[in-house]
Amino acid sequence: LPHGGMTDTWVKKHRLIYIGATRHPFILSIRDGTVDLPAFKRWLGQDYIFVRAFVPFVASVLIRAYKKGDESSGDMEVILSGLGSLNDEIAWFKQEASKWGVDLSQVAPEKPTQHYCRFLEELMRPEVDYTVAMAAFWAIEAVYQESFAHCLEEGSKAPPELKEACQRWGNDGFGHYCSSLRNIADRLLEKAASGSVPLVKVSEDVVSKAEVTFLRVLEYEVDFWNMSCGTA
Ligand code: HMH
Repeated sequence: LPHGGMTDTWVKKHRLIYIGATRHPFILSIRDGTVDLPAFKRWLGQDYIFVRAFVPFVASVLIRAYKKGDESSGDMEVILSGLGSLNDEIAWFKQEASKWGVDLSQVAPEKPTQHYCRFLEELMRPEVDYTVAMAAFWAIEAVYQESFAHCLEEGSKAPPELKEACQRWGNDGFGHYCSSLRNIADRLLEKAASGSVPLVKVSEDVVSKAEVTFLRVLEYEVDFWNMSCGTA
């Protein structure tokens, strides 16, 4: 939902790549019911690996929020709720995998998964700014929210056995959570851009680093979908 923040500017400026990540052929195939089941199973196994790596990343964002010491911002509560949903997500992946006969202990990470997980590790380094990490966190969640919400919109022919997956990220509660992440990212970006920090160059650097990070997230997401389709 556009609301005039920095993230909104980025989405408009990089519209084509944003659409590439949120309206990928894999997602469109779920929506129109033509999805190839081996592709869905591949996505399931790889995303389980990704989500396990995403937990420590989100935990690192939580630590940054805590260290900022800005208790009244409410950032910690939002991030903590995200860790709570990841807990449910991991349980869901295990249940879903057994439903589809996927043995998660036998799934090896493919190249796009390895690269995406390595990127998350880079974002956990202490020199990475809270603003940059938060922008990445928002973008990672927003791509899934927008993609799976599209599979639930009017006219969807998504197979009933995949509806639960679509609900997981496409439901209104998850949408609200993504808006909260977006508000935090926009607030931090605005603060960095406003030059409230004496070293203006440094804070401009944070904003441009955050934008580059946003674009990298979109690229990793497209690679991840391509891998799931088997077109990587
Ligand atoms: C690849 N991106 C990928 N997997 C996810 N589960 C999310 C984003 C959102 O949690």
